[in-house]
Amino acid sequence: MASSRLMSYRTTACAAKVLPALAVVLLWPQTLSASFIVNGGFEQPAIVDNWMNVSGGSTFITGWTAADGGVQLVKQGAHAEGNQHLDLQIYGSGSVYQDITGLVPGQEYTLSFAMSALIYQTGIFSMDVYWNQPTGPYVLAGTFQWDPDKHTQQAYPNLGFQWDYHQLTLTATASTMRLKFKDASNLLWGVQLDDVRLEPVPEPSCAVLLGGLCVCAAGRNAVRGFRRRTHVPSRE
Ligand SMILES: [Ca+2]
Repeated sequence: MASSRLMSYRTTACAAKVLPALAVVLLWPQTLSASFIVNGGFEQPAIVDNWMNVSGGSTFITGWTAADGGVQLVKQGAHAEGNQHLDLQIYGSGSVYQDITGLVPGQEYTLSFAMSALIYQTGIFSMDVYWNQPTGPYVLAGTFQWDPDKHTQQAYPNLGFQWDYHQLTLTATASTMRLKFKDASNLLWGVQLDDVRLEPVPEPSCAVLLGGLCVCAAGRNAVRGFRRRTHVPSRE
């Protein structure tokens, strides 16, 4: 009977120590899956017309600030996500940026986005991605291209945009970082952007951490058992 009660006590004590940590591990993936980008699909505000010009300096697009030559919200055509996307140009190369809060300095994040263009345009479409602290200076993190010759479907005039997804690993150097997309093509038509996401790189993996918790719990119980069997005085 005493042995049974002792076993029950050990099990309860072990669970009390391991379960809170296990709960953190199980909840962690949900936290990791949340994107830090506000309105990454450019769905807000919903526009009435097929497109809407947004001048440089405007904060009309929820979460974003238009810059340089301005941008255009586009409802017409095929989108990578939702019912709207962004054209990074009006009558000249434009850009858009967002100051992202709640980041952990030193943490790596995976940026993903969809990029397209008008296929009938001669020349290779190009877009620069900047990642730096809001006070600047701007730091170029990557340049991405969309080549019409590598896409077969005619996008214009039906606006059947063909979307390519890209990824980029970024490291936060402050809790708030500025993410900027800029049309670098200098072509007649602009780069199209949609479905922007930023998520933490899961390191260490939940599986490794969970395994580590189990190993730690088992090792602790083994040491206690060895002490009792060999009558080694415990310091606890
Ligand atoms: Ca969208």
